[in-house]
Amino acid sequence: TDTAPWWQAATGYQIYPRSFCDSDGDGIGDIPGIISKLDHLADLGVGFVWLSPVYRSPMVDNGYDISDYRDIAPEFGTLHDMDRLIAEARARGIGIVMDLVVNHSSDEHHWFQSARRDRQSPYRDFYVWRDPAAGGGPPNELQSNFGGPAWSFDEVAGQYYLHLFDRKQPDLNWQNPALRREIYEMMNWWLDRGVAGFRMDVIDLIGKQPDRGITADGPDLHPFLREMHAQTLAGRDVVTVGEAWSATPAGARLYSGREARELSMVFQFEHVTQGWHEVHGKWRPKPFDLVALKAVLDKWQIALAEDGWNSLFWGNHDLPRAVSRYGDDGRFRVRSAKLLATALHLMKGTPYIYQGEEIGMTNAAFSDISQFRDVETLNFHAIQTAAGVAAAEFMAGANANGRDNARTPMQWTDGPQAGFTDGRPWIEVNPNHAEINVARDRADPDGVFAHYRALAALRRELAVVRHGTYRPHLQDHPQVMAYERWLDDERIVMVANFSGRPAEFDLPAALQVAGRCVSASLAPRTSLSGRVTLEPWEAVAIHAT
Ligand code: TEU
Repeated sequence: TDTAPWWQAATGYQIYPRSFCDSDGDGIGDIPGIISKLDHLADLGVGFVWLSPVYRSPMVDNGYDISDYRDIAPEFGTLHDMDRLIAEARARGIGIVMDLVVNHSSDEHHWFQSARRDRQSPYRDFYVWRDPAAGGGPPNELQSNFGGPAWSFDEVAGQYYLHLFDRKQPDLNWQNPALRREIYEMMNWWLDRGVAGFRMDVIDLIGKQPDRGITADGPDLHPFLREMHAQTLAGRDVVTVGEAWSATPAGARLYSGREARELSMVFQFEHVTQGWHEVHGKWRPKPFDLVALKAVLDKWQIALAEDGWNSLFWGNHDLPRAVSRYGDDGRFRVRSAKLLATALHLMKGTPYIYQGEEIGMTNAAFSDISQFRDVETLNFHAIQTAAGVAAAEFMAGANANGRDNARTPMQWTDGPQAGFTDGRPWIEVNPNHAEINVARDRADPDGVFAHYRALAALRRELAVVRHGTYRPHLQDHPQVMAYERWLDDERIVMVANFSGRPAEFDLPAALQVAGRCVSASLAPRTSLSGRVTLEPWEAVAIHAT
């Protein structure tokens, strides 16, 4: 385990730059703002930052629509600011991981502009063009992830083009070797600037074969990733994480297995989608079901125990706030936020903290559609209300699961606009910043921040956290999550009550333990045995040697 890669000992932190910290009062977070907060991240103990896109972009999807891969959006800063961020982070032992969005570009990228104007352009084949179907209309029935057809007719081009997301996000054609070469050169350009790796947006889609209706997991996906690795990542000590909504445990080993030579790890989403309605999806979340959630997490822990590597996360910029989705964002907010941290960060894998999670930030509570900014939410609002869904019903779904929940500004202080900006923020600040903010939480030795900091330190300190074998217990218990980790003579036992009621149960003999309390959402305990009663939202982890 001494030779294990650095990112297996690191805790990651995701920054959504638009909402993190605004240095110049235009209401939009920026890179100088991030630099001004690096000490917050260094104190937290994170090893790397996954930075959501900061490239030049018309911002239809807040930067996931890139018009120049080698420049920075003016609202975020300059290339010089980016170099400074990389250096200042590095000086604090923090790597900057760029978001690599190469399944699609912006339609305002010069490649697309040239491609649409000229069939002979060398860039025409960088995108996916098709003639209308025989009777007119789109070439087939493929649907966009943001609703509506995945094909739009371009008047200038005289053909349909593919977009698996918004119509302003045309899909790149990975079948074209010249496109792939451009991407690899661009990746090397960033790696040479000192970035610590990449988070790869919807990477499971690049092997698409749209004429066969294949989007995720196309036959060329893994060959492309192996080629990318050989051309860019090989021989560099970087971390890579692929976003893969389609990933199964067996599939994850293809990406991140010992012999794979593709990625360090993937983000899988089975623990997220198990809570979505079978037909209506994220817009109608199912009630929280701990047994189902544990089944997914346990499956992934066990499947990647010997080969491959897990990423561990509750939330990101596309998902609701962890404490609102899985905890209690009212009476037991602090306690349940700590419980979620303990339960996740003592599993095997690389944990990711989404900005604001380290102080227990909650979902937004918007009452009117005009408060929303997210392209996905606005598109589906139009589609679903036109289809007869009541406005109130859609709003309930968006408030529970919409992407803007995670995108309200970072709450630094109890002052105006939560200390995020001196201007007018691009999206409303959550009014609960009077209560929930970094200054207040950090001043509390029993705050959420201190709890996360201790967990990040524990991961660096204890090999059993990084590499110990995982075994789940009480899998059918509707309130309690329980597992043990062990490595040689060391053990960690973790038990957590995911409910607002006391949980009383007989501790399985295998979980009897006495030792040092390494994490607790309430008063520490140094032993567990016999009949145990956990307080509401109590989590405790004990380390024995
Ligand atoms: O997300 C991929 C993605 O599929 C999500 O948009 C997802 O479909 C949706 O939230 C579930 O309803 C990535 C980025 O994380 C996201 O922010 C981008 O909008 C998307 O890709 C397109 O680049």
